[in-house]
Amino acid sequence: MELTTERILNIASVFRTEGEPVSAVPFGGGHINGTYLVTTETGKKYTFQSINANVFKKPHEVMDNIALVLGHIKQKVKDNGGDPKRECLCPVKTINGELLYTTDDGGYFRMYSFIEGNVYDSVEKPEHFYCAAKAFGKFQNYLSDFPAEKLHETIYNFHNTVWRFENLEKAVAEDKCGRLSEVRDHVDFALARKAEAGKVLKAIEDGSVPLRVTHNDTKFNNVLLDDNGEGICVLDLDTVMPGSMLYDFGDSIRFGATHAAEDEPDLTKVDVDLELFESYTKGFLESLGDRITEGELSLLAFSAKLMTLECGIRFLTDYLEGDTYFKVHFDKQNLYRTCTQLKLVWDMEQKMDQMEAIVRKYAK
Ligand code: GN1
Ligand code: MG
Repeated sequence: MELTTERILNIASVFRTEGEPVSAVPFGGGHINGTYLVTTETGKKYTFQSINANVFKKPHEVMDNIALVLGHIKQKVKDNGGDPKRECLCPVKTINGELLYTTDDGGYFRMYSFIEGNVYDSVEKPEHFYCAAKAFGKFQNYLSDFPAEKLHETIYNFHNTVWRFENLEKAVAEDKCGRLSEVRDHVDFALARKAEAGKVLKAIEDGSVPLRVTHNDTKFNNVLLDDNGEGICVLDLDTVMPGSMLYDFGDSIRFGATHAAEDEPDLTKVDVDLELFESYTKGFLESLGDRITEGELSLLAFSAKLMTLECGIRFLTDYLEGDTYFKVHFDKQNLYRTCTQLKLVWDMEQKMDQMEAIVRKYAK
């Protein structure tokens, strides 16, 4: 839903801001929700978001999860002598005391206080990636004693790669938009790797990998860094759910350990930078210490490939279904995204032994 500035300002004024909202500009590069930077007459800034209810079917449950998780993290930050207003997201309530505002036409909106810092869409320096790993590792640590049963499953089967394959096969069988012939090679490439899709799920089932509360969307642009590159705060908590640490590690590598954008058309530019892989692995394992299990360590490098494959087949499925899930800004964007992810999968397969060796180098 495209929103006019006037409409955003009207809805934003329903929240308890310091002063009346006077400006609103699109902000960030998320593929799902709409994000705007709202400024009030007093100069105070807020992050204002419309929640995509096509993706998050129960937005109230998303906000319930976020409130619970933030309450828990806030306490941990305080216990560690930190500043909760800077180190964790701070939701702003509506004048009725709600975390979510619902419009008559089915729109869902929420607001956070704006935290100053930098969000990057790609990793400019390996040290930044190391710091992002530390921040996501710390987030994981803070939630290690959070009672997982309190959380709703906000997106069904979110990181169930086996189910993601089933969806791909359904989209292939239906070929709703007549795009199958164009992507046949990509489908074949993905399906040739279907046997590996259940590896992490199986390890969770047999107990060798513990179920934890995880972020599940650990892209490099979901962490706020200060001017020195140090992590300030983890963003985008919509998918915090019970999951595996492997999902968080793998997704960070998928997005951040390459210099190419997710929709880079020139595939010669798309590969995994092992120096970046090493920076992230070092930061992540340092912050987890001995909390990571042998079962997790043994699948850590593989998880990068699995999460990249999963994301690739999600983009491919969406392309076959007519681009109904991920926002697209131009024709074939989901196809470009598919290609980068599958190229990364291929490159990780070539470099898997080196990735495994890096994991072992930093494992205690
Ligand atoms: C979406 O919302 P955003 O852009 O942070 C998606 C992730 C994908 C990612 C790919 C709720 O994340 O799962 O990995 O795009 N979020 C949801 O860039 O589906
Ligand atoms: Mg995001």
